[in-house]
Amino acid sequence: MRPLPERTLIMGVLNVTPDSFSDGGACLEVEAAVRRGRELAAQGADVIDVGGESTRPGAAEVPPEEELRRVLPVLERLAAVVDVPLSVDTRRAEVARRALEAGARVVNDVSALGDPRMAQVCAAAGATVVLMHMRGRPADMQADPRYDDVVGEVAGLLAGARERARREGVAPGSIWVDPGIGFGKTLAHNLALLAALPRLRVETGCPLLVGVSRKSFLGALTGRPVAERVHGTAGAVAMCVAGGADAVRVHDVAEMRDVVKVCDAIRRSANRN
Ligand code: PMM
Repeated sequence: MRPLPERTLIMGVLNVTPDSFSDGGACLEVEAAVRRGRELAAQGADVIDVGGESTRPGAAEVPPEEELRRVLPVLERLAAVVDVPLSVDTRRAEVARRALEAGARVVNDVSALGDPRMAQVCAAAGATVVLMHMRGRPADMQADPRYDDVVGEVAGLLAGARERARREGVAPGSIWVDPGIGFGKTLAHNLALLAALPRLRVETGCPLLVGVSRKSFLGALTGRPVAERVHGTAGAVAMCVAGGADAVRVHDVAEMRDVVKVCDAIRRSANRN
């Protein structure tokens, strides 16, 4: 098994969308988005994930031209002013290709190669790709998700996508996987996956990114609205680090930086003594 990471990386979320579930509308203007990106970098983000299409449950698809109009100027501007690598959160190969030209180095694909050209685009650019598990599409994924063995099925799909990415020429070290918390999963499915991160790491053989930030399963557990889920997020992030996550995707970078620092120190100590 791969050794646990010395340090859990933090992916900061920068949504340039009017309708994302937790921060939609705040960064519509390029200037505001660039300012927020600089702030995330200053707070300690290791990578900044720029997204132009909301994938919240029930969200309608955004036309590709609109997605490009939202993300390209932000990526271009941010690439010039921050040192941390930039990621583009997209399911479309053409958007990924243009984003990589504009300065992104990571493609965060929540459809795990749903676009047949995605792996080729990432391979050609030498980009890192995140393959995230989603059951169904954002428009209908929460309708009635069912699994016989959620952990086994998610691991199996991710391992299959990893193989396709490798076959298309993406370097093995450049493939990350993500169980897709909240994407076509009930509360019980989400909790089962979060409790099984060590198994997901072993069965996929890839570095693991996990996104729990402010998500609705935290609302279901605490009864709190999106704006009050930072403590719930901290609890879930701590469990992700304990479970061997290689990276966590979060909105509240400054707060989660501290959580991750503390958890990493404890984890390292367990490895050494
Ligand atoms: N969650 C959202 C969007 N993109 N990408 C990855 N890899 N993992 C996630 O859990 C994930 C994602 C949910 O929407 P948000 O951007 O508003 O948090």
